[in-house]
Amino acid sequence: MKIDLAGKRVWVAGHRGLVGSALLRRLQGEGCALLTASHAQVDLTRQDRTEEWMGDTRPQVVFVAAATVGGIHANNTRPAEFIHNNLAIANNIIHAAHRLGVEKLLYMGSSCIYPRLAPQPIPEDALLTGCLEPTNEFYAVSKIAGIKLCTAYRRQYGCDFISAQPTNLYGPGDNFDLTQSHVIPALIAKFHQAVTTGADHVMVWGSGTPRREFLHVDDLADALVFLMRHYEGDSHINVGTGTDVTIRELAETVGRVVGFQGELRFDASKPDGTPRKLLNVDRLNALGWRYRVGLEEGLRRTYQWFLANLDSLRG
Ligand code: GFB
Repeated sequence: MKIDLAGKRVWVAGHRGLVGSALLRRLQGEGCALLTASHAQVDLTRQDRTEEWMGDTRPQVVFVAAATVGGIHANNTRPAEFIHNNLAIANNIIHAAHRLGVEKLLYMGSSCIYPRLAPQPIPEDALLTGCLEPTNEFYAVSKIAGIKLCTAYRRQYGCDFISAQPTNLYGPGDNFDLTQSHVIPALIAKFHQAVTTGADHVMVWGSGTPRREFLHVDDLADALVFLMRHYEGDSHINVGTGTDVTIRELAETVGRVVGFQGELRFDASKPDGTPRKLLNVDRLNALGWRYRVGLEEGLRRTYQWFLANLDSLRG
């Protein structure tokens, strides 16, 4: 069943985040009535507040991009917040969506849901076939629960709820705070600082050998809208590019983009995390979607956004 977004009340839950803000950009011009709720309006970790707000606004289509997120350090040091907030958000929104008869809902997981040593590239059916990566297992458990909620509500109640598993994301609107961020915004901020101060080296966490796949968030938003329109099914769908790089290669590319000519030093006291997590995107490609923004081009755009927003990022 193909869903038409035009004329629909479409709620982007988490519209201020990296993914939510990209979804808002992507959905402009689709002819839908966009609904958003700030944290001050509704705390999505509260079932009563979530049901009340959704009951008042009656979304017909929901993108669940609201989540407590962060990089390897934030995941490793705030496990209770990651598991509690994300379980509550998924449970509250998905249950209320069923009760209120939402026509279609898309839930976003994360590539860390897969076993630490999953076969590469990772197919969708690798889910729950092995142990999780310890640095993000609490986040992963909450995201697995969100996916399973969609499947369960589809099976028992016939709800058209689907889920997508994006690979590591980056782009405008990212979090550049070094204690919370993922690797790309962290490296952009560090290299920029080094160029500005004339430092001769930049510290990169871990060994530089882990491999990661990176998707520009505007590509992700496009894929999510595509899946919302064209996909219905029990299984989650991987969203990525199908190619990866080592953290060292990534650091060299970010250095080139930012114009840093000094030395890279690797801080072995920081965790590497999963050795590799490259998604198998055959199913998404077969449905008819492919990414557009290459890594270096995406990094350039993200660095331009960072420079244009330096004042607000400092504030
Ligand atoms: O992006 P990142 O924090 O998350 O780290 P994960 C990726 C790799 O980059 C790790 C290395 O091997 C880091 O050690 N790295 C190098 C750095 N320098 C830095 C730096 O300055 N900052 C950061 N943050 N990393 C996350 C999960 O795992 O992936 C989340 O923790 C989520 O749950 C997300 O799933 C997509 O890729 O390791």
